[in-house]
Amino acid sequence: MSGGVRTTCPYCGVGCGVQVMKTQAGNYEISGDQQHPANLGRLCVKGAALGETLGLEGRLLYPELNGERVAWETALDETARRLQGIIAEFGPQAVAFYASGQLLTEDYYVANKLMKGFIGAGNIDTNSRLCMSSAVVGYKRAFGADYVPCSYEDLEQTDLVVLVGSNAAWAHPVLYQRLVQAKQQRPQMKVVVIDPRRTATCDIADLHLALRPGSDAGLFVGLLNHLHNVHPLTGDLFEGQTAALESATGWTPAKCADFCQLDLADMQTFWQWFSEAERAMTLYTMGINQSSSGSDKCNAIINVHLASGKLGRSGCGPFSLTGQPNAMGGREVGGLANQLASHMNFEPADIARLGRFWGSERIAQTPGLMAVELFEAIGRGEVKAVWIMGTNPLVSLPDSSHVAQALANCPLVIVSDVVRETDTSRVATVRFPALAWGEKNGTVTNSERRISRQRAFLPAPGEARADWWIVSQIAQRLGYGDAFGWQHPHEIFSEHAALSGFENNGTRAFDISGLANLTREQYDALEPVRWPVAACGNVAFKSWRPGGKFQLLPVEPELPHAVADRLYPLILNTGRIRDQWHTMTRTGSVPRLMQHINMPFLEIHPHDAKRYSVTDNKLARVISRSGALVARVQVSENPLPGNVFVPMHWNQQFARKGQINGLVESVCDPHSGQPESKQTAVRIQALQPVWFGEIFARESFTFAQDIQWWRQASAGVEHFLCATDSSPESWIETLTAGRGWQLQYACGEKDFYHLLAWREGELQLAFYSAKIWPRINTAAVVSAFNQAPQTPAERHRLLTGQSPGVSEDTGPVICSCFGVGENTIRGAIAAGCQTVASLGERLRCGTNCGSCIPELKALLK
Ligand SMILES: Nc1nc2c(c(=O)[nH]1)N[C@H]1C(S)=C(S)[C@@H](COP(=O)(O)OP(=O)(O)OC[C@H]3O[C@@H](n4cnc5c(=O)[nH]c(N)nc54)[C@H](O)[C@@H]3O)O[C@H]1N2
Ligand SMILES: Nc1nc2c(c(=O)[nH]1)N[C@H]1C(S)=C(S)[C@@H](COP(=O)(O)OP(=O)(O)OC[C@H]3O[C@@H](n4cnc5c(=O)[nH]c(N)nc54)[C@H](O)[C@@H]3O)O[C@H]1N2
Ligand code: SF4
Ligand SMILES: [Mo]
Repeated sequence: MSGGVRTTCPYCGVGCGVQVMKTQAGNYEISGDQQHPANLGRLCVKGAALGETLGLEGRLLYPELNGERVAWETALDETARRLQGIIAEFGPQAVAFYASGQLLTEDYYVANKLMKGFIGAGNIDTNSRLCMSSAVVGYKRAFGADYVPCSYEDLEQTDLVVLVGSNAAWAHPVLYQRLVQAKQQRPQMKVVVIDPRRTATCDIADLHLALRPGSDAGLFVGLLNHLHNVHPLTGDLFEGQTAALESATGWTPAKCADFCQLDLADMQTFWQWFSEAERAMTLYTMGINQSSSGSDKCNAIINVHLASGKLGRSGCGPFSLTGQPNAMGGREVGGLANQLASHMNFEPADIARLGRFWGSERIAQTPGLMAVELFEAIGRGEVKAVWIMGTNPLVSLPDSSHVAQALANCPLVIVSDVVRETDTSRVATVRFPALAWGEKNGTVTNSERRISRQRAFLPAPGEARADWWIVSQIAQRLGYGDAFGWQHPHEIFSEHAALSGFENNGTRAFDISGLANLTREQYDALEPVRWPVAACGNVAFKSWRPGGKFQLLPVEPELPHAVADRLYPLILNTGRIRDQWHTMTRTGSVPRLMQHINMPFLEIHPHDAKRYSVTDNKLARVISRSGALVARVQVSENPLPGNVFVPMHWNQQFARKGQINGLVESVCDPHSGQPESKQTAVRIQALQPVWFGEIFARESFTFAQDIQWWRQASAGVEHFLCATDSSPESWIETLTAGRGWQLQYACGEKDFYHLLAWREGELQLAFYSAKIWPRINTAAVVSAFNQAPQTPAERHRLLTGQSPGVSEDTGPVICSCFGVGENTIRGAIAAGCQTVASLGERLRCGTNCGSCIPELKALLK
């Protein structure tokens, strides 16, 4: 691997190119690929930490049946036999696949082909249902095709960027940095952020509209009306034009300001900027899509671009940013239950066409069940077998306690994952070990329709296999061997590319037939390329709607299903933090990525904190009609009064009670089936645990029932924060009893309790608790497990939670790239640093990926 391997980041939809170099010591050095057009060499902290996720600890390396390791043959034969039995007895509709935007296109293509082409049911859906499905409906209704009409370069050519429901600074960091740079180069370019919460993304905003949660459609329907008033739309340009304009008429500025609870002047400033800008782009993500009327919101956004001609030119367009690395690839292969492969639909001509191409008479005739419906059908016993690939629905689907019940009663749950223990894999009948990033080989498509290669640079560990291989093996055992006989992903890609051009003739937007005849070498060397890449010339961006006209869709703005009332007076908003990825299976064990935020927090406005008697840094219980969680209170003016925010990431592997979707109800958009994950009515309750603690142990152990715990990422030791009402002394004593350990205590007048346990001079356990969060020098304690302190004085320091020779507590890490803590930064500010640049010069913070710059600015203030 001398010159290194160029591959693609497996996290967000920005789709950054990554360069991997093997060092002499045998480690892998990760850097941004300078030649990749998506990132031009930049990486965010998650991408930069990829080298720290390559270890095999926690990996699922062998197939398992009912929790026991079995040979591949056994696992495959038995799974196929059971699937066959269920299909024979109950029909193909009794089985389903639940796939993921984190599969490679080749994996995804094969899974879709097996379900919709050969098993013959529509029942393959994906976690993109929770993510992009409203955006897909929006584009299809407007353009007749799921076509994203923008590229990243447009950001460098536009006059106005509107970010709606997007915290790009944390969720699409490299794209955000590109925007920051574009604004530095052309300060006249304006940025508007529309989000009920103040976020890091607001850092570069010329205007932040903190609108009432869920009211975005009102803002954009009002803007349509405004545009029409300023420059009346004449002529018959669009399908639905009259109806859409008529329905917008009533949305006067006063009505919109009231609906969105916005300052009238601020709102009109935005409208004026939009109507006057020569070029404008609207970037939208989960604050729009994850809504019971998300599809309509997408069309309300597309409408204003159509009506103002800000579309189909550089620097213009409604740009739905994809979340996952291959959300777009999933849309291409037909991973959603209500579409067929290669942008085909459940229409007789498309069904027949697919049948001809695949040589199958069993093509699904009707759409399958969408994610939330699918798990409801499992719960009712109608779907009796589900194969979950590359997603963790027990954490990510709303109403997770019902999802858990459904899976617990499902006769056959197959899970393909890279990690052995996830909330979902715990209930699996069959576990298939999949290849992870660095091992797998294929393609992904990013937000701007750019196809890039993920290349392998590591051997397959244990008996892990590619997802496409596992599905093909089952297909062969179900009797479809001829259609699933590939030996290499290159062959699958070729078939997928050929299908996209099959009887297309410009009728389907997705056409990469120009790549259908790549040789294996050309496929391996494929440079990032945006689709379409048609064999006989690309068709220009046009409407794929019958009649050839784009559609202006009449939108009637609606508010969220959740309403705050006396019992549940607050609205819970959920979303991402900078350094974690979803259910934390890949980022949760990387120390560097846990340093920024190490436990779930409840962001709450000071008025509400006072009103509900919760205190900063203490704990609170958040309760909805469906469930509850415990989080650390973070009082801040970021959320609006009446609203709170909790991150989505924590789950049963990382906390006793931190799972967000235990609280979120399954209310879905009627067109897209996408759940409303952003608004849930809740109440909060202060928790007054008497003891806060931190525990480090050489070996795993179990917590007593009444202790709340949060797993920390520390190399080589089990490390937790914990809190409890009852004294932890008795629990700790049970834990150490009969072990023959040498115990060393320090207790204060009932206000602190520390304990170290030793065996033959080796540290076994370190426990610190106090009436407030103990301030422990974590690095010092962790290193004591490797190298025990020698002198009594050193041991005593360790008992206090500090250690000699290790620098003093630098505070919570703000800059994860260079590990710079808050205390260090405050120190530098006190010593005279007055700008982000001078902090960067002195401490390096903020000089790599730049994601912490908003926080540096906040500290400077
Ligand atoms: N660090 C990190 N990055 C990620 C991911 C990750 O797990 N971690 N996941 C990736 C994936 S799959 C996705 S889908 C993307 C998601 O990317 P984003 O959508 O940017 O992320 P979220 O934090 O889910 O939500 C964005 C914002 O929507 C706001 N919001 C809530 N309700 C409303 C509303 O009614 N109106 C408006 N206008 N805004 C609202 C929230 O306050 C939040 O700031 O991130 C991708 N990138
Ligand atoms: N409340 C709330 N809920 C949400 C959201 C929210 O904002 N709020 N956001 C939603 C959104 S946008 C999304 S995208 C979902 C994400 O939710 P999930 O898809 O459930 O989250 P991940 O943790 O990404 O799950 C991916 C799983 O695949 C495994 N995996 C990784 N690589 C591979 C591979 O190559 N092959 C296989 N077979 N497995 C692999 C990982 O170990 C992990 O278990 O969450 C949704 N849920
Ligand atoms: S911005 Fe997204 S794709 Fe790029 S390095 Fe970060 S997580 Fe990876
Ligand atoms: Mo997503």
